Amino acid sequence: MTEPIFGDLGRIVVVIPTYNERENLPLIVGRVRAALPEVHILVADDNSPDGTGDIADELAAADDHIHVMHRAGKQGLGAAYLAGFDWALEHGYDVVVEMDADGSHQPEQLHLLLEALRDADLVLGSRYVRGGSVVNWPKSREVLSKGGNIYTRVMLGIPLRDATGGYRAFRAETLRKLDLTGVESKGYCFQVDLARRTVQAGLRVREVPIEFVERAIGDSKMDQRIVTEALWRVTVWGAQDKAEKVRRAVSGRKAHDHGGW
Ligand SMILES: Nc1nc2c(ncn2[C@@H]2O[C@H](COP(=O)(O)OP(=O)(O)O)[C@@H](O)[C@H]2O)c(=O)[nH]1
Ligand SMILES: [Mg+2]
Repeated sequence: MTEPIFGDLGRIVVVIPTYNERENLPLIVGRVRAALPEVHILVADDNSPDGTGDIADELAAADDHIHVMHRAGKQGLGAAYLAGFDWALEHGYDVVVEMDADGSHQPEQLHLLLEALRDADLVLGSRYVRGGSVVNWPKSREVLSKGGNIYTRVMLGIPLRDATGGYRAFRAETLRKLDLTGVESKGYCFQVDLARRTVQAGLRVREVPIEFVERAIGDSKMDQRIVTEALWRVTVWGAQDKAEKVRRAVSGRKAHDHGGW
């Protein structure tokens, strides 16, 4: 056994949500195992019609670092991650990583996230900080992603360049501190939801540059419903945060008015 590079961080698990990633799964799992042999992998499959779950089982049978969670059906990325986080916490992992199955999040860059986690509670792999990039995206997708991030920053006032990305490393402690039972986000706005909760909890969030490579195999699961949910939720959170600020300012002023007497 080689010495773990990130032994100081404890036990690490990479959660990979899958829906119809039959061809991608063996590739991504192989790349994670080669990049960092010490980390474990949990595949969270939503009963993919293409048989991804069976492939995950085969991989797990051959390697004690690979685990599989079979879910009843397609319930969205957010729901798959919440179930994966619960599993990771129950099984005593200290670090929980989010990674797509399609190769967009390069396992060879995972060490950058883990290094940064040494002085952070959550690390975001970021396409939009200096040094970050996106490879092979159509212009329309880039505009949607960049626009979504600007809207998120303005509405929520959180100082993050890439709050919508899904390559992340959490300390288990961070997940324990957030009230995940209150997370209702089903689709990709799950990422914004968790980033916002972590910032609001006063925890340390760091962004490190990554190169995001669009998938070469299979289809994106992004659809109009996912975009609408994100737009709607970010708008509601923004309004709630502003109302809360006003409420605090008013009660602060009242306290001040009464003060000194
Ligand atoms: N378990 C599960 N995984 C999903 C679901 N939707 C997307 N995924 C996975 O989430 C990751 C990102 O999805 P992808 O379609 O590549 O999104 P894009 O990169 O934004 O176009 C991939 O690993 C998908 O298989 C879902 O409803 N359930
Ligand atoms: Mg993708």
